Amino acid sequence: MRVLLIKPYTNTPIAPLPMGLLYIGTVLKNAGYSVKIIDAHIKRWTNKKLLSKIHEINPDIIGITNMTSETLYMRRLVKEIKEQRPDCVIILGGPHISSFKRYEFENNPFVDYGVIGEGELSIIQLIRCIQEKCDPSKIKGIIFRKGDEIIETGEPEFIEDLDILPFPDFSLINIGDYFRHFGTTFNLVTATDRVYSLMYSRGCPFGCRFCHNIFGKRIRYFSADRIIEEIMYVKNHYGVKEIDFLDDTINANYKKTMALFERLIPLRRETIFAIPSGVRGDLFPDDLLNIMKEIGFFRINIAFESAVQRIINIANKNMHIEKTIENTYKLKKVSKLLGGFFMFGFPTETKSDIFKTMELMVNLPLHTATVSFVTPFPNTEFFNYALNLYSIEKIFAKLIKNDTFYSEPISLCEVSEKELMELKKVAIRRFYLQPLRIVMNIRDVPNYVSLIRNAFNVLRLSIFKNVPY
Ligand code: B12
Ligand code: SF4
Repeated sequence: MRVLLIKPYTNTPIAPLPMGLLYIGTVLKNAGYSVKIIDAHIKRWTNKKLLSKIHEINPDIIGITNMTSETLYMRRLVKEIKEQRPDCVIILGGPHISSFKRYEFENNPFVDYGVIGEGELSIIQLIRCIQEKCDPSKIKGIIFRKGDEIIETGEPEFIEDLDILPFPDFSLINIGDYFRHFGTTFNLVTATDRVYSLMYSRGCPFGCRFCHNIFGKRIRYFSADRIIEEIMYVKNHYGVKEIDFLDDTINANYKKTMALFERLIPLRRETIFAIPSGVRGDLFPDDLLNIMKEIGFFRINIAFESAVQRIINIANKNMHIEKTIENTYKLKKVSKLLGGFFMFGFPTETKSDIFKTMELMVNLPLHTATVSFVTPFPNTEFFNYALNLYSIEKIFAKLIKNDTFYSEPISLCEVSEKELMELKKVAIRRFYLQPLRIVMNIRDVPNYVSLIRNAFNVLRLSIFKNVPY
């Protein structure tokens, strides 16, 4: 069986390592399948070029990954593939199908199977089942069609001990392509062009009402040994200099975080560490901060979301904002650059609440601030809330619009969509145009070219212009 895994071309400046496809490709390759990965996004391949490659490779199965904001690209691609190769089985995996599930199947007749959430265990069983033409309804974590029916088999089987996963097989991609795409990892600003992203854990124990559930609500870990081994491997084989941790909440479990961070101290001289995916600001006991100070991080992003405790509670984030603010000043001594994540548009949030968040944002000693609108993805509690306010068609039309950073909100709050967009612009302007902030960034950012290029791209996409489709 020939399996081709694809990340479709999208018109966004961000091109991170396709970690999901790498894990899926590696387990399939290790199980004896012939596997290829094409990242049409990093290669800037149009569908025409991609289709001619597909013709050459002649796969039996094509697996595709996409985020919801990239759905229009994915849908156009699967339609074109099916028109040319009706016998080719198409499997969708990744964040979009994991949140949309049957909604995607109802709107996309060209997809045969979906793999929900963590995919390594389900994909092996699914491909074996396709090969042996058996009934897939016993495989957990998939969705498929049986005649006119759409069958969902529930949650996937989560991998308890992540160490059973093999190292990603980098021979499936050209890792150099990603290094050349300098600075466009998760991290807006990187210190070098040799950045590798990894996750120490999968899943998050917290229950924020706006958040996905890709890796489940029980947090599972790789061992610290395995993470160190992976870091050494990419350093020795690919000259990686910088590690971005992409965990949902790397500091969710004090003991586990300490166990890893203690092991990072000996590597600190020749490796740069960053946590761009966001930490919980209220979970930093002093001994953890002391170890982090010894490591000396390059960049840490703190997830504040809102300055108003009532709003944080409505989001069920269960975070203490005062403690988070207090720790921000302590984290200043731990990380060269600090960033903050903020969200506008929570249910019941008023203009005055948003101004309080804005006030906090501009007064914190942060280098960067990211403002996102609360977005009601299916299978989150806020999606059910949104259904009380809007038709499902309106919600979906906005969610799948090809708009990288959701620059047009779906308002769930007391402020109109237009006003939310205005408030975001005001916040970003007030934050970035502060003379002190400019001085701080000029002083601390080691790489202006990457900062200016990426900041421009992200601001353009998040505020000023939607990406044309
Ligand atoms: C890194 C990251 C980013 C990076 C890179 C994104 C990118 N384009 O790749 C940046 C910072 C750019 C980013 C931006 C955004 N992100 Co983001 N991001 C993440 C994060 C933290 C980690 C992703 C990752 O690398 N995972 C590691 C790999 C191993 O996991 P994986 O890709 O999910 O793959 C596994 C499974 O999904 C599955 N799988 C994946 N692909 C396939 C394919 C096949 C065939 C199969 C069988 C299985 C399969 O198997 C894999 C192994 O188990 C996730 C949160 C999370 N925990 O997943 C959010 C997440 C993916 N992001 C999300 C969102 C909403 C965004 C933004 C829209 C935020 C915003 N409002 O601006 C933007 C969109 C930008 C864009 N269009 O690229 C949502 C996606 C929801 C959705 N339904 O699409 C997530 C889930 C977080 C959330 N809170 O909801 N993000
Ligand atoms: S803490 Fe972060 S990852 Fe965890 S549920 Fe909340 S938003 Fe999601």
